[in-house]
Amino acid sequence: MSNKKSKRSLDFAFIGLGEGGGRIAGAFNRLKYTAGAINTAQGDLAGLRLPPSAKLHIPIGAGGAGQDPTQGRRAVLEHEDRVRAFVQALTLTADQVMLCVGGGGGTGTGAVGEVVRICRELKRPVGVIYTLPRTIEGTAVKANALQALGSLYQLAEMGAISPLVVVDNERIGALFPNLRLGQFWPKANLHLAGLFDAFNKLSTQKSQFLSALDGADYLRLLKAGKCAALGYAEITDLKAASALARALADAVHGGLLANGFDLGTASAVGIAIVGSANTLTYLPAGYLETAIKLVKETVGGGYTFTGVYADSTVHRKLKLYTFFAGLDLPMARVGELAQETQVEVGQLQEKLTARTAAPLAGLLGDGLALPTLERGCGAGATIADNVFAQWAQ
Ligand SMILES: Nc1nc2c(ncn2[C@@H]2O[C@H](COP(=O)(O)OP(=O)(O)OP(=O)(O)O)[C@@H](O)[C@H]2O)c(=O)[nH]1
Ligand SMILES: [Mg+2]
Repeated sequence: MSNKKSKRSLDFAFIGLGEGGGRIAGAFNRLKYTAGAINTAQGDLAGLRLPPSAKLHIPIGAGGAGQDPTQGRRAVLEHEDRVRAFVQALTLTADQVMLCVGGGGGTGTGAVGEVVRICRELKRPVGVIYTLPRTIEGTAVKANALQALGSLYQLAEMGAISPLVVVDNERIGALFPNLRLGQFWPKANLHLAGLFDAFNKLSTQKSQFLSALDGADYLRLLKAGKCAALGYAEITDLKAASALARALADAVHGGLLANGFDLGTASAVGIAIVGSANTLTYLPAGYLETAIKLVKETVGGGYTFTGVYADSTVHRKLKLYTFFAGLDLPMARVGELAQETQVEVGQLQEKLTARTAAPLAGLLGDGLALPTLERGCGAGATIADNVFAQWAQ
């Protein structure tokens, strides 16, 4: 289980499904994790910096799933033997598989349920990193993403996947407002990979300060089920007791990579605080206690794992990492997205009824046609429909 070479608690294999998922898996590969990508579109795979043996093309139709999850799912079913062999080979030595999916497209969103099933048949523990779309994205993307989130949450509640790490691209957009377009996804994906990696690395380290979050604690966070959310903040004002607490509050609320969670539903939370040995030596113990108390109050009952670690590369600041686990769905954000989707569906419907359908259908093409919104993602669509229906009236 221990990965001595890279000093990490667990040996993960990341498998990206679809374009965004492939890029996220690619970011983990840059951190020296085993990673691979599966896609219906050859062009997306070609753009990834992964060895050819870590890419699997599952062609369907005219060269992609065209934002239709039923196509993504079909592609896996049609190439199931190749997908199984690919996943098996890539995950031979892994303690845990993480599937990475940009939610809302056709390939990743449609494929994920079937690839989870294949991982489980291969007896691989499996979790999912799943992104929610931005407000500016299309109606079909949002509706697909919500439906698939509902299905994944159902799997997470049953304990079939853990963790289900939810990442909100709207929040990521707010974290990197000034990046040039070409830099946006690479930076965002590396940031996400770095936060996920932090707990895996830190949990192998001893702490001479206060306490350490160890490998067993880390495993408990990963196995807590339901949803997980990662957060990060830095504190540069080390003089005031309240500054650390405030920075932690930042990591808890503003610094989370996801939005709309009720953090009171978390069943476990990990907090890792990293600074130079010098900074930590002179930090009054009361500062830390105030900060940790704040997180405990936010979470209410549940496991709290705290680790304080010295790192000689961190100067004149503290880095704060949080990992909330066992969370309910981020209903506030789900509600927002569902509402936006409903308004847009209404507008589209008006357009469709205001004009004669025939020329319009030609203009829209299959991929954007309204029925796409009603297509589920295969197994588990009931809960998905419920989640969606709850907000969609
Ligand atoms: N965090 C993150 N999100 C991404 C990235 N690329 C795309 N996304 C998100 O993922 C969603 C789905 O897009 P894709 O990943 O291209 O979809 P796909 O699975 O390839 O599906 P099709 O293109 O329809 O076959 C987008 O709407 C974005 O919100 C990325 O590099 N990082
Ligand atoms: Mg794509």
